[in-house]
Amino acid sequence: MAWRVDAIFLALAAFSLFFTLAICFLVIFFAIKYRRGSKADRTGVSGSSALMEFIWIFVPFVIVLGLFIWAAVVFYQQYRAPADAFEVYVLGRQWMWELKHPEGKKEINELHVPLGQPVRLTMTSQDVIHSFYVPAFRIKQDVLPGRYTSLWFKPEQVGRYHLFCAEYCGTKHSGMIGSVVVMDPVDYQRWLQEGEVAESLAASGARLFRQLGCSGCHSVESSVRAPLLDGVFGHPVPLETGEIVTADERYLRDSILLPKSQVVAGYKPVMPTFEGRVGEDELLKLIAYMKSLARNERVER
Ligand code: HEC
Ligand SMILES: [Cu+2]
Repeated sequence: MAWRVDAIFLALAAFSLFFTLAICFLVIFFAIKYRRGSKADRTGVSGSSALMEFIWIFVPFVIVLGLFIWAAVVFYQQYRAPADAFEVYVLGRQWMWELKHPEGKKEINELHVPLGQPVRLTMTSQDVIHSFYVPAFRIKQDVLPGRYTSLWFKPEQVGRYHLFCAEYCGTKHSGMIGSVVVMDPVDYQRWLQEGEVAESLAASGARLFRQLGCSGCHSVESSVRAPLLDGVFGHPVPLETGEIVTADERYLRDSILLPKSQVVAGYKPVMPTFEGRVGEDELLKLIAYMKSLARNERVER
């Protein structure tokens, strides 16, 4: 993506430079030509020309619309992760970045990724607004409390790149820095195996799902009638209001914290809120678990 962002930046800079120089030149040229006492012709143009007007409306229109379309296409690419991207969860907090790999490995202020593999970041904050910024990749996105935002990138060169928080977030904001380390896939696999073997996020989530009593309602054996969560993520869900929404991370999050806000069609709003009982960390695990169920067939209950 980097060169595409650069190309737009340079094109805009070139346009600005061209018009700045052209206008400067004309200001100076006319100031000299029409200086007091010069013999320049001062009669002026009479009447108007439809052709002239058409040109000065149409040409800038095409230029500006062209710039808009160009930038919109790049913007679209930058915010649509490819389907095969692997997912890393990012939790921002005063004043550090906590990054979690799907395999369960957790990092602070460092993100190790394999070369050539698209990475999608699902990000949230535990306290105030932060901003995830990797200048070398030309990516930056606010990280908000109570919301998920995402970013993606595809590392194309091995190396270590700066990671900044780009939103003033308190006293030690300037210390909220780290790096993204792009590794050869073989080295990455070795790195993943280093240290204690962690439980995968989805497996931690499955454990929480039982501990918090979710499975008491959301399982085939339960006496409460609640939807089974197989095949829910990424699919449309009909709501009691007649609306149909897509079950994304945000939907799952709201289902847990604000269950009354979006009630699934055909079910009673009996799910209790888990607001205050589960932290961001646990939410990410539960969501990773529910996402892992997305591969299963949807079962009606
Ligand atoms: C008292 C029973 C009960 C418990 C406990 C419970 N739920 Fe629910 N849940 C329901 C019911 C009933 C619905 C459907 C009505 C609604 O949307 O509120 C539901 C809906 C959902 C949905 C939306 C499902 C869909 O098909 O779109 C998700 C996701 C969900 N619950 C997750 C959880 C998680 C995670 C937990 C544990 C932290 C949990 N639930 C605990 C009863 C329960
Ligand atoms: Cu910050």
